[in-house]
Amino acid sequence: MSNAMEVKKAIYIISSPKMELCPAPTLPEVAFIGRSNVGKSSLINMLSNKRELAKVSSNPGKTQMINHFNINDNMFWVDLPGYGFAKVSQAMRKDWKKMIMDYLEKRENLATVFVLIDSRVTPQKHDIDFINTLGQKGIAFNIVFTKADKSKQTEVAHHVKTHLAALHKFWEELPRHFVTSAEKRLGRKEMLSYMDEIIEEWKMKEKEEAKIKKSSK
Ligand SMILES: Nc1nc2c(ncn2[C@@H]2O[C@H](COP(=O)(O)OP(=O)(O)O)[C@@H](O)[C@H]2O)c(=O)[nH]1
Ligand SMILES: [Mg+2]
Repeated sequence: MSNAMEVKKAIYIISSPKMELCPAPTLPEVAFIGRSNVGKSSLINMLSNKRELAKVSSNPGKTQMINHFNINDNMFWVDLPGYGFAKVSQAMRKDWKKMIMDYLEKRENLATVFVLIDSRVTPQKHDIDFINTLGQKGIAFNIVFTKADKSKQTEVAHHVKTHLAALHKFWEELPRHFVTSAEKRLGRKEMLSYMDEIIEEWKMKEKEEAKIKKSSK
């Protein structure tokens, strides 16, 4: 494993109601998504070392926004509105799904979406359905188990195992997963070095494209 990048700069850029209004896709990007209260804001703050970076707590009654952050001027982090609100209407849920799927399918610089799952719970239909939709559409994702400090290590391990088994019913291979705790700063190094790999891949791709452009002149 390479050394994890240092987050030297982490700033909020903009909240957008749809993809067309988001920052130009000039940097590689990772998105964070999960059910409300899963620990998304806490994870983003923990990774960035900023206590209030992702303070916008998502209110299910409010307009749902796509929130962009600039990390070190070489990556975007995107905080996506959560899913699985019990209280919202069918119509709102449909709007959410359309906006999110549109974003995940079309955003050209999106390298992966981190799907957050609470490590204390057994597999939930919402999460499995959502992950299966990503898989069917060929959208790259990674699973991030949150709040690992809240239960015993053996329990966390058991829940991780059952989640992965639930997904293995549908998929032969699963992408990398991470076990995290915002409280104990667990999984930070692993996630940041993974993001480093994403940045490196992006740079290589840019170099390749520049070469092709040059040779076609
Ligand atoms: N013990 C513990 N609590 C956490 C952790 N992550 C989040 N929480 C708590 O879970 C609640 C929801 O967290 P938040 O980040 O706002 O979730 P979000 O709705 O997904 O953005 C808050 O009370 C957090 O303090 C964690 O890693 N460990
Ligand atoms: Mg939040």
